[in-house]
Amino acid sequence: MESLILQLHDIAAVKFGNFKLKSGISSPMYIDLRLAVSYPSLLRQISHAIVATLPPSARYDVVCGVPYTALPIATCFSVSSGTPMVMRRKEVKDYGTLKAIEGAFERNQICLIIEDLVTSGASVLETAAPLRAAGLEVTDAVVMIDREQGGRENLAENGIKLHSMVKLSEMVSILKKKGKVSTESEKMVTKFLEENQKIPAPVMRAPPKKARFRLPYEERANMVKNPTGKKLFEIMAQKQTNLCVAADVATVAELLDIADKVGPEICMLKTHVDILTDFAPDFGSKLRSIAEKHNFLIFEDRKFADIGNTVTMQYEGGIYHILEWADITNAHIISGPGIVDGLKLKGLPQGRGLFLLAEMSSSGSFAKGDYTAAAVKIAEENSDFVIGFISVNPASWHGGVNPSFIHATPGVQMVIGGDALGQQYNTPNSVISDRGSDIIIVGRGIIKAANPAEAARHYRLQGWDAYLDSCK
Ligand code: S5P
Repeated sequence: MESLILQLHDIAAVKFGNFKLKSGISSPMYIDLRLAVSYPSLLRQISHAIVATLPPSARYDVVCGVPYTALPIATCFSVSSGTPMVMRRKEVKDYGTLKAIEGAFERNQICLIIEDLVTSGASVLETAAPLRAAGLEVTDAVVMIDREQGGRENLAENGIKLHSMVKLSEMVSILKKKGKVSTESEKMVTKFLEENQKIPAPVMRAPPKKARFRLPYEERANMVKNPTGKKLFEIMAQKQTNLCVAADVATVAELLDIADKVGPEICMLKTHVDILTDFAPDFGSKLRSIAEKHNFLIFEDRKFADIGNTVTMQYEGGIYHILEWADITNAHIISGPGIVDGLKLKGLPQGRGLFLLAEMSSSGSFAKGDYTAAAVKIAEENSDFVIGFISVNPASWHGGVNPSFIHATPGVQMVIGGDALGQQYNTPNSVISDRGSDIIIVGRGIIKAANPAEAARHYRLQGWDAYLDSCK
């Protein structure tokens, strides 16, 4: 132990002076164990010392290092002890596999957390939360240095027993004994420890709400105030489909043709009326008769974004008369809640519904965090008209999701990927099961297929299976 501490001091991983810690407080001592990666023999000694720190009674199946400093330490521990390792992603990617924990493990296995240094225990708790959410049990954490500032107590309150190789005070006295620290520095550290005995631990974040155990669509139909929202849920349940086709084609004939072909498979057809080169005033009535024939709703993806007064005119007037034929349209909230007031003024008397864009599927989208939360607030305040959201990962939303709102997610294909212009794709199963959405919006995956009706059927079955699975 002494030799290890002296080596850490020699490589300047332990310093004395005046330092600001992650928690915001000033400390007379700073420990930076990241440097250890450059000293393989030291790293090996650390991992051996960690094994020796654990009591023989400690049980664990896998090991996880707190990113990033403890990752190489955990790797070294894993290799030398033969314990499989898992890794926690610090930032869960918006797209792709969406795994917070990488590696092979089974539910209810016990995961030992390895950390370099514990102050309040916050970092260990940040790692314990996703491990537990992934089904692993976390009962013990082993740490090289315990700064004795409440970490042990905070972790115990969260069901984690802390094992430390050395306490900060012990470390300082060893360094003092070996003539590496002045009496003055030692006194400052002692005073600091006395004055900062307990740093409150952050409240542990609840594990993300699981998209599973969702209420069936037919039950949710009864929770919706808006008649179009209610009808959408009813159609989904009746036709056993949560598929919306994005009919992004250039002519009216192509659009009507697609609508008729995929009609039996869908709950909703999404249009971009302004990309039609030959729009004519009878477009709406023609499309509505196909919608009635196959029992689906029409969603004009207009993405209104202006002030309330302007959108009333855009919704009702111009050449498209969207209000006349589209059951549902959507809006950005960039201009504030007035946009919903404006659209509601025209739409609500006709029983129309509105989706708010709370998130977007395109890479680098700014619709996240507070913006998404603001969309939810506006929707809650206008639940007579707003039927739900265009969203990408509602399962990750803080505060969970309100089952009376419908989530529709674009960026869906049979394989994960993207296009050359920033679109990002997830599979029907990941959108419905993992991300907690209700409706998959599929464009090119269906309309560019050799047989769109058959492709629509495949998407419908996948989306529906994922839904059934998430109701279990
Ligand atoms: O964030 C969004 C919101 C929407 S409505 N990302 C999207 O891709 N959309 C729309 O979904 C987009 O305008 C297009 O009509 C459809 C996706 O088409 P695909 O061909 O990429 O499946």
